[in-house]
Amino acid sequence: MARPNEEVEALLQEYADLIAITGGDAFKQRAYERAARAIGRHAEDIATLDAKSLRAIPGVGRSIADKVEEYLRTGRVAAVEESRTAVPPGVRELMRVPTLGPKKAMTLYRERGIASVDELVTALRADGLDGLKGFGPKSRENILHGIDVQRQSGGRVLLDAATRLADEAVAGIARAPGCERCAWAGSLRRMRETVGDIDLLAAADDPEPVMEAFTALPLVAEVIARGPTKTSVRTATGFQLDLRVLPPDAWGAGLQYFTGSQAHNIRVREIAVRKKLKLSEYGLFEAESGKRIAARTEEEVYERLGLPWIPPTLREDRGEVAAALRGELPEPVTEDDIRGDLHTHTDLTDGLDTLEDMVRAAAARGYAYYAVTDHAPELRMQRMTREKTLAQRERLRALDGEHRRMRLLHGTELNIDPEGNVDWPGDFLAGFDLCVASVHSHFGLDRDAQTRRLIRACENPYVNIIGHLTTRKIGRRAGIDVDLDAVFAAAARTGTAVEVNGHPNRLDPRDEHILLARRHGVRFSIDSDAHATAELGTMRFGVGTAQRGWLTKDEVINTWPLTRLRHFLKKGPKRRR
Ligand code: DGT
Ligand code: CA
Ligand code: CA
Ligand code: ZN
Repeated sequence: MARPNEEVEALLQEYADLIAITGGDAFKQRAYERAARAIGRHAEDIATLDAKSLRAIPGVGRSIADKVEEYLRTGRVAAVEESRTAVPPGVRELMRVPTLGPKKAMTLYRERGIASVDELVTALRADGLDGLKGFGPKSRENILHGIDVQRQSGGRVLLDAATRLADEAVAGIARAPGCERCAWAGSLRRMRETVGDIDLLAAADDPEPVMEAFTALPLVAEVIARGPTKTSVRTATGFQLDLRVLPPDAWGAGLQYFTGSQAHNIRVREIAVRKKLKLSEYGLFEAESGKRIAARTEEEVYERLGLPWIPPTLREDRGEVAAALRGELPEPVTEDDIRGDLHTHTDLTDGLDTLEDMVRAAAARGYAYYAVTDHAPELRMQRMTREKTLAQRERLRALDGEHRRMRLLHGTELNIDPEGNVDWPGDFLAGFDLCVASVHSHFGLDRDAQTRRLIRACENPYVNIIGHLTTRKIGRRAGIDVDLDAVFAAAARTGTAVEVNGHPNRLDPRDEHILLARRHGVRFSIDSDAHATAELGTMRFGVGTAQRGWLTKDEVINTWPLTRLRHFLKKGPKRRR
């Protein structure tokens, strides 16, 4: 069952799409998008808010608040239904294909009658777009590639959405009578970037009340299969959750088995076989006598196999079992190690919350330092100026140390242009405590050009961190084509950190890329890239991704004390202070 906030978010986003497709006011479109995001992220259930509290949500003015109230009262919004009649649903689906936008989607519909992604693929394969303006060979190739990217994530859910669902399910199941433990396993526990289904485990002597609590959860739309110890359900959007109830004395073995990955489990079972043991979800047994020798905890299962406990984020059969046997398993960085966030936004650009609110929320997380890095002028939509950023700096300096003695850093997120240059000249950049630099455009340049531009950005004496390196958006946009080895070498050589962006739709660079970067001695920062107070918590997904890339604390600059971090931010002798 979707929450009202999510329903309204989807509706307002749809309205924004419709405005874009029909060539409406771009400002109005962005206003609806902004309000949609703000409502989706709002902590309180909007169905419980009065008109005044509704309008207190950032970006929600009178006209949007009226539409929200109309929806909550009647289940529909007349204005949205009216614009729906002008655009078939398939065209909205087309618009979401990476590299197609509202204009091109509408052209395909008007000129060729294409009203779904399937029809588009058929047309592309049959040369059906020949002669259509704006759809040359390169563009057609990009569209096909975009559809592939979208389909690869088919049915899988991003980490934040999966975590929210799993949290809700675990809280509900744990309240069942006789439930001794409840937790999630599977790919979500390993923090894979997308999750196919959620695997829940509970420990109880009597499974019946636990199953009962599970199927009664508000998120359950349909019970697919119900057995004595295993039940599967689906949510309203078709996402599956499995629950297995284990006897309490087999908790550790079950958790180990159902956490996977399957490839990791195969490696572990090989060790068991060599030791004349048998490993299953019920425990570790002596092969001959059948005597159970470990099952209660994961630690005990690994220990009896001669292994240290292996963190779930490492269980992907990427050499972790061999490393553990050699005693060389890295100790991955944890969320507790993080002392601050180095990439965040406020409502001065495209964030939703004020500087004051962001700082207060960051301090509540216990950070020792915190950087504000709003966008720079070349991202034109944000209308940033020198005056605005300097005024922000003054406000920030006044807040410095005011909350739990947290220190504030004034930064900016620069745009790396096609040649590798950034927004402001060096004398102005020198005034910032740190600069993040990211690619926000020209995703289609060839490999050499992308590589050159990123190396040049690393060589800039004022660029401290490369933000979301490949610019991919999971399921929406493939990353740029770039020689990562060359860029990582340049980052290591110039003292430029590579960010692990924790935003659940980015997680960029991905785990395999981080493994590659480590070989070059690259330093990393793990950041939330938060655009709202509620997003500061996406740090956990950044940390999960970093762990999957085997990163240790010392490689991550925002685990360091502030003095060491400040030294790193000077980038050696080149930077005058
Ligand atoms: P997902 O759901 O596609 O994101 O990925 P997982 O890893 O959560 O896979 P899932 O849900 O099919 O199974 C959860 C875990 O249970 C999996 O990581 C390992 C274990 N498992 C499930 N089926 C088998 C199996 O047939 N053999 C072995 N060895 N392990 C299995
Ligand atoms: Ca799963
Ligand atoms: Ca499963
Ligand atoms: Zn950013």
